[in-house]
Amino acid sequence: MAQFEEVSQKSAVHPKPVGLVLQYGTAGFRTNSKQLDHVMFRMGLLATLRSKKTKATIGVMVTASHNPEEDNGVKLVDPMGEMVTPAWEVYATQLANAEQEELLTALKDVIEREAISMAQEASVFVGKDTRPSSDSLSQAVLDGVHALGGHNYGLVTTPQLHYMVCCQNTQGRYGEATVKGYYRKLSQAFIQLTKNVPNRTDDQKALLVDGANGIGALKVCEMETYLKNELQLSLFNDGSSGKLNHLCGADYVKVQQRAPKGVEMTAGERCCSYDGDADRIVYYYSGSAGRFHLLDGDKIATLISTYLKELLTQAGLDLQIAVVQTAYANGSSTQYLEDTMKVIVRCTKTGVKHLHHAAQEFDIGVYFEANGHGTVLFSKAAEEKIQKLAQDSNTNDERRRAALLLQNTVNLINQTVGDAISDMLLIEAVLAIRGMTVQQWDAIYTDLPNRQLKVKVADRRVIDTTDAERRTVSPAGLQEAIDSRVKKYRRARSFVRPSGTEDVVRVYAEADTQVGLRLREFSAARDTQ
Ligand code: NG1
Ligand code: ZN
Repeated sequence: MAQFEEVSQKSAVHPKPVGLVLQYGTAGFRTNSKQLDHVMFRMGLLATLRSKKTKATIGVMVTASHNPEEDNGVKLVDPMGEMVTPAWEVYATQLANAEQEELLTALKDVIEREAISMAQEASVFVGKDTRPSSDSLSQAVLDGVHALGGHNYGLVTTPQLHYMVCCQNTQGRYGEATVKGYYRKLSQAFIQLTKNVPNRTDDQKALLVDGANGIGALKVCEMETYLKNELQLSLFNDGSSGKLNHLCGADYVKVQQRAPKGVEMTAGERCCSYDGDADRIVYYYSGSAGRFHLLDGDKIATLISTYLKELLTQAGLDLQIAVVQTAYANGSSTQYLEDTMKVIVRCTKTGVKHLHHAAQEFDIGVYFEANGHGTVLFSKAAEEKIQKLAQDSNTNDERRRAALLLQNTVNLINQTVGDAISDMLLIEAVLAIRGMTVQQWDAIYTDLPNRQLKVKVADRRVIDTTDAERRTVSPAGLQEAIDSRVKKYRRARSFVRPSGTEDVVRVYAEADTQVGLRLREFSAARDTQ
């Protein structure tokens, strides 16, 4: 068949280094960009097959998110803007690792197993971040997609690509499948939410943004005019000189618990950092004594769920709200959500697809990883109830007002995946509506001191975990050793797990005091980072 001949010819231009083995991990393939050309080409092929199979548009995003500029990666996006289904992750790994002469057989195997009709049309959206390698790597994806209906969006944030895939496959019901459509939808919702807030001062509208020298910086600039001065952004690390994610960005700020390089903040000013592909965000400010205060994904989830719960009460809507976290959630946040807020809290394995999946089980599922990756999901029934009430002219003013706020909140949220720009607008709107300062938000609960480190070991796969990665089952004795340390301290918790995106083991610990964390012991491990 001519199609397969073309695959053969083109794959020779994107040869696989013999013996190289890579795994489709938590966020797709991720490694040094020099090793990825053949993977990109093959993911172009696979995305085309996935599109034929689902008869829908599929997304391919070229990014390595918060990882160093030298790295790159690729992941597939399914029709509703969600991560590709697990069975296809297995195909992705098989295709990527097939030696040159085995590629066609591996490809035909997928076609046969999935009973794909090759006559079916295909449509693939490709997006990339600002890494120097992203240009040629996304070109390799397009070579794989070939002329089967691929659409190249060029530079977009990861969540913008997810959003546009979803819009395309819902015939515009979720919005227009363009970057401008995305700006219009979000900015309109933001303006609607904030327009009736009395006396918003310029200080309240001001926000410092660290763009991590990445794509988020470019895109938030493009969006600014749509916001009509309702938000005044001062942008740092905009990519004009610094290196991507280097000493800046959400991951640096969260893990190092310090301000990024280049951000000039004065006491009490609200600041936020995106990561390299703008699907994560964390907030922070400098306290009166110059102390650094971090507001991470847990604080964001708490702020948003408190706001939503209050609106549901005001609207008199009986909808179940839950917060989904991972083992990295600060113990104080879990306690506050369960004991004070009385919302359901679920813990899942690390990785957004697990949180997303769990959040789908509720009317309203708020999910955030502590690192700032998250969003809110509304069930179809919940959205319909909110809409009905917002349009009901017989209901009283308070209920209607709450329903309208909820409706605009739904429109502001990118429900396909965590989105730094959408989350930022939501947080800004919530703070404005509730008349809260960043300090008041921070004071909702106090984080337990915590540390997160990574340690290189010979083979991280020897560590096997259970209970949403909070306990190890192998190697023997490891969990007992952790338990015996942890029980010496109050409110202490610690766990280790192999990373799904890097060749390291991550170590997390929290306790009621810094001393309880035995920092010296941890510094020894940190030296190996
Ligand atoms: P790994 O490398 O499996 O810990 C990291 C993050 C995840 C998630 C993925 C995907 C931490 C502790 N882990 O996963 O939360 O964001 O990357 O980017 O932050
Ligand atoms: Zn990211």
